[in-house]
Order: sequence, then C-alpha cells, then structure tokens
Amino acid sequence: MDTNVKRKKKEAPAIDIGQETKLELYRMQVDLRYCEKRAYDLFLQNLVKGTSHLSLGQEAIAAGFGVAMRPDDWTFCTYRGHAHTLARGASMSGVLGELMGRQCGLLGGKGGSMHLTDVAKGAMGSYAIIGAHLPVAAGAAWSAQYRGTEQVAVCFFGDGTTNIGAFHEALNFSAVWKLPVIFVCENNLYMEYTPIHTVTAVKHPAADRASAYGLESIVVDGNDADAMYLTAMKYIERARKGGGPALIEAMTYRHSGHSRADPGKYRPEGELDKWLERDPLKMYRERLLKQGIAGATLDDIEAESMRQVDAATATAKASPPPSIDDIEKNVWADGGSAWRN
Ligand SMILES: Cc1ncc(C[n+]2csc(CCOP(=O)(O)OP(=O)(O)O)c2C)c(N)n1
Ligand SMILES: [Mg+2]
Repeated sequence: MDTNVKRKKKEAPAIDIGQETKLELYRMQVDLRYCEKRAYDLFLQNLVKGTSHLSLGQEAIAAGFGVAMRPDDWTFCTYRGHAHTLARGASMSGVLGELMGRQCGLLGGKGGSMHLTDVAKGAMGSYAIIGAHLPVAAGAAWSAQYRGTEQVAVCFFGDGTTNIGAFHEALNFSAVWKLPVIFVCENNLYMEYTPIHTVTAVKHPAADRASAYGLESIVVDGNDADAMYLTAMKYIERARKGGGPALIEAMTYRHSGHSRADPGKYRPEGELDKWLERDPLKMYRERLLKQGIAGATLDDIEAESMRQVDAATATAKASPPPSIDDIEKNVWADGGSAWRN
C-alpha cells in the first residue's frame, strides 16, 4: 500500500462549536433515531409495505451535515436515506407517511422508503442503484458552478459503492472541473451481507483511493457528531468558495441488518456490542453532560422529539392511500418526447 498517502485521522476541532449548535446536533440525532425506530415499529405492525433500510447507529453523519448545510444546498442519498432526508428538514409525517404509502407522504405515498425526495428542502432523491447518484450529484454541482450560486451538493453512499465504476467516474470528473460537491462514504464495514474488507484491495475503500483523483485522504469518526459537523463545515465552505470537491470516509456501523428482512447473523459475535458502546447518541449525551449541559435540558429534547414522532405517526395513520385518480399524477413529465421531433 502507498505509505506516502497522508491521511487525516479524526479531524482535530478547528473551530469552537457553540452550545446552541451542540444542542441542535443532539436534537437532530434524537429526531433521526426516534423516527427510524418508529418506522421499524410500523413495519412490525405490517403498516410499511415493501422493504426499508435503517441507518440506526449512523445518525451522527446525517446530523453533522444536516446542521452544517445551507438550506439551498443539495443532498443526494441512497435507499438508506430516511435520516439524510429528515436532516434537511423534511417533515416526519411526510417521511413516515411515505413509508406507509399514504397521501401525506413526501411523494404522495407512491414512492416508498427507497425514493424519499423533498426538492423544496434540497433533498434531491434517494437512489436504489448503487453508485447511480454520484454522477447526478456532480451534475448538480456543475449547475451550481455554472450559475455561480455557491450551492454545494453533498452525496452520501456506502463503502460498497466505492467498487462501482460510477464512483470513480464521478470523482475524476468532479476533481478535473473542481466542482462544489462533497462525497461522503459511510463505511459501516458491510455491503449487503459481505464485509467490505473481503472484496476490496485497500484498507480504507474511499480514503485510500482519494489520491488517485488528487484529493486529500480523509477518515473521520462517523459516530462523533462534532467531528462530522466540523468536517462538513470545513469542506462545504471550501467547496462553496471554489475550492473543489472532497471525499470523506466516515467510519461507522449499522445497528440492524442490511434491510428489514436481515437479522445480520453474519456479523461476528460481540462486534455489534462493541459498536453499541460507541453509539453516537450515547456518546454525545455523555459528552454534553460532561461539558455542563443539564440533564433536564437533554431530557426535554428527547420528550419533545418523541411527541413529534407520535404526532407524525397519528397524521400518517389517518392519511388515506393514494387515490386511483392520482395514479398517473407526477409519473409522466408533460410534453413526453415531443422535443425530439
Ligand atoms: C448496481 C447495483 N448492484 C447491486 C445492488 C444490490 N445492493 C443493494 S444494497 C447493496 C450493498 C451496498 O453496500 P454499501 O454501499 O456499503 O451501502 P450500505 O447498504 O452498507 O449502506 C447491494 C449490493 C444494487 N442496488 N445496485
Ligand atoms: Mg456499507
């Protein structure tokens, strides 16, 4: 392996994170956790049709970026995208309603878990084809660069995605054109069921490839919301000012299996327990308490989050499924292929 690669391990905090931002980071992680746990409960009640992929344990990444991004920045995520969509401000009833196939869902109940999108909030889609969205994110960044809007595209994907051609094509194109795009690899150690290290030639599937595109090799603790927020701020602001793309590898772990049907039995005994000790919410709560934030303040955040999840659940349950009249609505673009003639 190339020993000349300079890797930044666990970004040292460059700026002080104010108390308000810390509480925002905690609130967002709690919202993401409670909402996804509710999604799982609804699945057990047979109210969520089709498959779904939870990111329980990976919340610090979506939260760190969600808090750091400007409202008009863009997010592109995978089928494991509930948290990333919520982190941009999509409503809980819109997300839970979409999972349940209800009219109040973000896509009117016709898209489901793997296609969450909220264009008004900059959540530009969830993509089920591995790697498909990396070139799309680069294209969005190119549009921002061309129009001079200083918007940044942030693209989340998994470790397995780094072995797909589109990853390399998007990285190369973005580096050559210095596009304002941040690629965030959430290395949760597994692809669908396969450990990433058994099928990858390098230790860090994203960071060890960065030098091939003239980019820094960056590995961050993906379970540390402060580290994620500071890293996001640094590279988003650099990209906004014309400094080009970044490739960030965030080390993390998913608490549940790949999708709802997977109990995750292929994981070695004790591995999950080890990572549960490093649960991002648990670590962050302990850190805030040590820093002098009152336990009651954090309890209030948790209670308010649960209240919102309960209210969203009630809204989604009361919402009807899409009507037959709407079956073709928002499916076909007006004009079809007329432009070709
Ligand atoms: C092009 C393509 N090949 C295969 C699949 C099937 N598939 C769905 S998820 C997945 C694993 C992806 O792993 P990773 O990128 O690490 O993301 P994670 O699920 O861990 O978040 C695979 C192979 C797919 N969706 N698209
Ligand atoms: Mg993975």
